[in-house]
Amino acid sequence: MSDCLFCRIVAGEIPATIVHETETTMAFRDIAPQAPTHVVLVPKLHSPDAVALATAAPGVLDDLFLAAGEVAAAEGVDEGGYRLLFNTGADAGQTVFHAHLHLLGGRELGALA
Ligand code: D5M
Repeated sequence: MSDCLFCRIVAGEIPATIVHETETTMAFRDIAPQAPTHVVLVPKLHSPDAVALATAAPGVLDDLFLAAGEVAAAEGVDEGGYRLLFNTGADAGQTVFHAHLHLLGGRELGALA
């Protein structure tokens, strides 16, 4: 989708600090990090949110979680622990409507609201 920010990052049209890439996924540093490690993992296939992705291409969700594990290890947060989350819908704070998995780590993370 030409008007989707994350599709444009995947296409290389908008710069991002890419930390991991597979055939189906891309991971880049969040532009407004909420923790010392804050990486956004996206499917290359456009889908508006995680549940839509589960319907369209369920295997890609597996790919995102496997990629997250590799990123966590590469970032050195796998031993201390890290948070993986999908904001789904505006009330949850989703602002970019291309499914994406946040990986946050490197500090003690508080309880979820
Ligand atoms: O998360 C959307 C996230 O996307 C939010 O944490 C900021 C991040 N973001 C927005 N634009 C960019 C660019 N250009 N590069 C990297 N990261 C970006 P949400 O769950 O939708 O609130």
